[in-house]
Amino acid sequence: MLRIAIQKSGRLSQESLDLIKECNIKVNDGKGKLKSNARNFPLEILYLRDDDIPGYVADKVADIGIVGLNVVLEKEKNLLTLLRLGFSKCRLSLAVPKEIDYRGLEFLNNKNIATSYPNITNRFLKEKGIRADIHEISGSVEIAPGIGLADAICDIVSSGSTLISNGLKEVETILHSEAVLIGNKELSAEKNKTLDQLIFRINAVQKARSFKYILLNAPNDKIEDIINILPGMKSPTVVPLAMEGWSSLHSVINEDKFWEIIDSLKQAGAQGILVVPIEKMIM
Ligand code: PRT
Ligand code: ZN
Repeated sequence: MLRIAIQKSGRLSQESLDLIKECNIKVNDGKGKLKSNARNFPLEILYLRDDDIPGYVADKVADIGIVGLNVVLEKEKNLLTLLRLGFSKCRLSLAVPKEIDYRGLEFLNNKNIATSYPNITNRFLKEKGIRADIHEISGSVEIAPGIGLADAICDIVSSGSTLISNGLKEVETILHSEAVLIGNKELSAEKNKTLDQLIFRINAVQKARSFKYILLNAPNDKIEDIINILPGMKSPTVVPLAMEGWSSLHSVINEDKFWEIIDSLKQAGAQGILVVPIEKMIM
């Protein structure tokens, strides 16, 4: 039985649980629960505060966990980062009052910086040769400059609107973060086997999310051109339509690329274009 720790309630909770469910692992939601067992996979789920997850995985209370990379790096535990999961993307940035004429990191020399991420901030400043005083505060970091507690802050930024509404501007990005799967370094052979199965399924789910199945109709004399426009469409399935001289093309493509080339596809004569989600993709 493999034990995974996920956030009980917060920004990571729903997507962590959704990912497990998309791997066809059947679990009950953790509302009000400390743990639950999957019904069709040897997985036990612990619902915890995100800050506790790296420590619990390092201490083997849980074998693996899903948590923000920012929290993993801040806690400095001896862990494996197994996979980037692509959700809860954000950055850890330095910000100063907007009226400051900020010209570079030297501004921070001998200044006070408020943050909930003292370790990451310290490491960054040390690397850059800056000496500043770090004040650790656990919440509402963005109000620190306004009440005279700090000259700058280092905090998580997503849309940037919290900074703006507090009269601050982002001046340096220290880290690009997202949810990651972490693991203990010394799992038994049996647990590692289950973990490999889980990672295999997560990879299949993640690939399927970024690729789409595409179907389109085209006159036979345009098929060659269309195949040349579609990236990675080396050997699409070409099926004749009931209408004489027309075919249907089927293939799998990266969704991002598809939106770049939609106009040229239409110009080349593609009609009735369907883009369909893929549930799992095994390569
Ligand atoms: O209760 P528990 O300790 O489990 O949760 P928590 O309150 O500590 O964490 P939570 O749920 O707020 O965030 C969990 C993780 O989500 C973080 O560790 C990040 O990896 C990630 N994440 C993604 C964010 C944000 N986006 C985010 N916008 N974490 C925090 N914020 C906050 C930020 O602190 C700031 O106050 O949102 C504000 C900035 O947002 P914008 O959009 O205004 O820039
Ligand atoms: Zn937390």
